[in-house]
Amino acid sequence: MISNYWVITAAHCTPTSLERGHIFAGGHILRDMREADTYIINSMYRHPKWNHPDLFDNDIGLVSVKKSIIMRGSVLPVCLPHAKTCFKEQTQCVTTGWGLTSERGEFPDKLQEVAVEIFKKDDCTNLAGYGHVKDTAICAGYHDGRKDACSGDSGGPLVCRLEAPYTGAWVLYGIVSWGYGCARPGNPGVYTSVKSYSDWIEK
Ligand code: 4AZ
Repeated sequence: MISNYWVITAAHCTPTSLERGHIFAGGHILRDMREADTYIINSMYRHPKWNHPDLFDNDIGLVSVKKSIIMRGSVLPVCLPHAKTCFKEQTQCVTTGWGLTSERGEFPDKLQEVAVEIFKKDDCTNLAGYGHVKDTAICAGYHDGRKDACSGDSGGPLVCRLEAPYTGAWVLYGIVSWGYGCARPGNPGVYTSVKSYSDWIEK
């Protein structure tokens, strides 16, 4: 959630025409969203240059809700990165979701989180199958695999913590987009680089 009315996700998580479903705010248990506040979806936008199913470029979408989201407890908007915000190689960031806990594993009931490291762009594009990854995406994970986002985590956040003098602020640096399998050596997760879309988000 980036404001009272707007939720950010992956383009591949937003249907093009159907505007239905709900936004649950504050839920942690997928099969029991009673603790969550429910909001009706007002509109959905996917990036006009989202080019599924070829390259997964511009995998970003926005969903708006009909009523202003009430901020309370853990229900708070995340900061957006400045267009020049850059987290260097090996920075530990965090991704969260209800996706598979391993490639051949199960869908968890409780929201999961895992720390993943930012890859240097060349270290990613030199990997087999990652040559087409543009500067509008970020690779994160570990060279030897082990920890990663997985199927069902798409559209979720990759947050990184700003350093002094902005200590404490977590920014939405990426959006879970794709990868080959999950936590495989040499196959990091690919995240949409949110800072590359500041203008589109603002518009
Ligand atoms: C998916 O299908 C998916 N290992 C998300 C992230 C990754 C792979 C697949 C990254 O939602």
